[in-house]
Amino acid sequence: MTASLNTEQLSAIARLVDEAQASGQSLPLPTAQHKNFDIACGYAVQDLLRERWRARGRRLVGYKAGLTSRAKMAQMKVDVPTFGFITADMAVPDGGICSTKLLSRPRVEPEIAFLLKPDIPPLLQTEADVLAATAFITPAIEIIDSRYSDYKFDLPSVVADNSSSAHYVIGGCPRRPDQVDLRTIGIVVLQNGEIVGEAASGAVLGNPVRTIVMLSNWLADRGEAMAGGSLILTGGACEARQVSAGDSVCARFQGMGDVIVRFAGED
Ligand code: OOG
Ligand code: MG
Repeated sequence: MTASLNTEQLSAIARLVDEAQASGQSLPLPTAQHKNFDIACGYAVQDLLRERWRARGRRLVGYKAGLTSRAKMAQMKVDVPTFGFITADMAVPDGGICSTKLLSRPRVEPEIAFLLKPDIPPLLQTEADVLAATAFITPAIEIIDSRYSDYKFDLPSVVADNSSSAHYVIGGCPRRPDQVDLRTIGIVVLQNGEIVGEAASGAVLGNPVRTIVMLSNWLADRGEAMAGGSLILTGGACEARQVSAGDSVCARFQGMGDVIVRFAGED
């Protein structure tokens, strides 16, 4: 698929997204600015964004999938999964503090994450291929943030914003793939001690492993191979929750421990 805007227009949008992500400023939707801004344009902007990050020394460590559960699709009114990239400096340690200073409208969502082995085949075509290529499955919280006002967007615009990436926390007790039933892990989210979200891991495409098959095929279609050793966030299992400075969030994964993050207004 080729993008319908020219390279100059796409680069200008990538610069604006990059600046908004770094400063916590809001952006108009690219689809409101350019009537031809389609999904191919969204991914073209994402690629240019990735190049800008790389040029600044940000290290890519994996991928994120978004809108892979019905709850998330219904919440965001977008019914197609999206992909994006994650970097080492987006990580917040388990039990650590996430600064809200440069975030516009942060939300949290519980996710099952996969850590792949260093040497993997170029294409993971089946669920069995993915499981054989997986070193660990680990509980995670993704902290997402939209650069668009009122957290409202359409598919091409959220893709251009790298699927609302901001931070992630990996924690709890990682397991080998043969130690868990990936369809039935119970997940409870607590915000300041109150239950605010519940899901089973199967809420993500019936089994979050399917996210990785989809991602691998998507990469192959664009002539890229999934990088060995990647960390992959498979998508929020329930509705994302808005958070603000002072909040404490715990995502409890059945048999896999807790992931905890606190939010503060300062670094
Ligand atoms: C889009 C990003 C979605 C997920 O896990 O569904 C995402 C959004 O909701 O802002 O990361
Ligand atoms: Mg997510």
